[in-house]
Amino acid sequence: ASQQLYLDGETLPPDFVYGCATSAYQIEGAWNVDGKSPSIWDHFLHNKTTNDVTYGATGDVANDFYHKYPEDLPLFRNALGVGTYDFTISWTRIMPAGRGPLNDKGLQFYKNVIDTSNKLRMSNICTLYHWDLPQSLQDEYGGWLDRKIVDDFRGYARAVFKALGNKCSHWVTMNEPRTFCTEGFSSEPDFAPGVIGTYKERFTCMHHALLAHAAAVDEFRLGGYKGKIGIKVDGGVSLPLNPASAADQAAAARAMDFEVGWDVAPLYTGDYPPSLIASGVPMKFTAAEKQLLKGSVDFIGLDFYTSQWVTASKHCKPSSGSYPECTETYQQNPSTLIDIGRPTASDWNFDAPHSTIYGGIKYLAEHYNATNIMISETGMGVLNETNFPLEQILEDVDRIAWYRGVLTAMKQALADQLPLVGFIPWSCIDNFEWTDGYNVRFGLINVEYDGAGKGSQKRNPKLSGAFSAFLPFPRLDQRGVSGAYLRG
Ligand code: GBH
Repeated sequence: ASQQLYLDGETLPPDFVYGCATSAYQIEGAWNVDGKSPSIWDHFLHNKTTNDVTYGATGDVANDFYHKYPEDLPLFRNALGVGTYDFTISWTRIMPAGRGPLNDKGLQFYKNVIDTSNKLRMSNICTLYHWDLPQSLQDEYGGWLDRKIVDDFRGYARAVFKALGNKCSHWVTMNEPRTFCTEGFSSEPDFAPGVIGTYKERFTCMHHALLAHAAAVDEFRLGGYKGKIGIKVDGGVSLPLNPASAADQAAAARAMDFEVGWDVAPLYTGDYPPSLIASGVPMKFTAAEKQLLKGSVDFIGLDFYTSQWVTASKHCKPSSGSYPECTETYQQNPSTLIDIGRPTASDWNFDAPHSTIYGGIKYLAEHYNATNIMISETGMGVLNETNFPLEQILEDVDRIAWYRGVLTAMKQALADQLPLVGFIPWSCIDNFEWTDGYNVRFGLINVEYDGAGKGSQKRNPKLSGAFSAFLPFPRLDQRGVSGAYLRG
């Protein structure tokens, strides 16, 4: 029975969240409109001279969602059938100097997005930060590498909550700290701010990101706002290649600590996982910081993409990994990690969600006693060359197979009483896919534009969009909860 595709609508928790997600830089465009200042992604892609990973594309125009939201939001509601629209706020649109006064026009845009969503009977999951730090704070003190970011993030969060705090059913402080800290400060960074770093920079960034998260949650709780607050972390599961080998089991457990536990453990225990501490993390939390971190989520979002087999290895590549030493601890050595599943258009994303997503939910629930677990992103990208026929692009059966696997895993998790509270496909609509520019598309709705983000901008729902509309999730109008968090 657990292999059946369809979740039984009647056995789902009544307040189960079904939505779709986007992020500001990836869809809004209007990068310098109405008082918005440049973010590190604007700056990074405008000034990039080498390593042209985005094929010259930027988010300058992207989906022009800044102007097109009045036509896009009804599509999300009516073509995809979602009950929640999950979006992120651009810090530099709402607070152009990084701190200080809010920009009325930027604020008004997000109020319009929320009001339009609510009129369509969609609630909102609102995220403070999806990687687009004000460039001014990067220039002033190096952004995430300086402790000052914690206070600036707190101030930004306080101002946003004051303006919009009761309008969102869920708040997310930040998207995937581990991603922006490891990719932005890697040995060959192709994510903003594009600062070449070692594990020291990556750890420093993570340390400040975690403290900034805790500070924002503190502000939210001090303000007594109505919704729930949490964070989104990226992570699949790491499984021992040879389950009978104690060395592989230990290597897989360390991999879980260094990948998922690095940001998740502090939220539940107040500190890094013991294996990280033993390996010599360069920064430590004070007692007061631990107290602020511990319990700093009402819900946890798992952005689920790829999982790995792990086998113990003595090989070491310290410069490419995030890890302080090689001999005793887990290292991010390619020879020890084997991605599970079929390759997809993204070189890091492998298609096997049904076999591993259940394990991710179970791990959070059992290892950290996590409650209120949300699959806050999952999906697959498909190659979208400009000369591909549209009919072929719209008939995205591989993506439907991916989501079918996710549904099977979720059904099993719910049957086993695991605390799964929501499911958010990534993404509502095609968008700027970071290093892959516009060549790899994750949307349930297609956008006709070329590799530089230009074109007719016509929106066309894909077959996966119709699949989404038929999923048996409770929708906002069926739950009859139009009140509470929607009028603030
Ligand atoms: C999500 O991250 C992001 O939240 C979302 O913005 C994005 O559009 C979506 O994935 C699809 O990519 O460039 O080879 O160095 C998922 C986790 C971690 C996957 C970083 C890509 C970089 C690989 N991501 N990783 S690479």
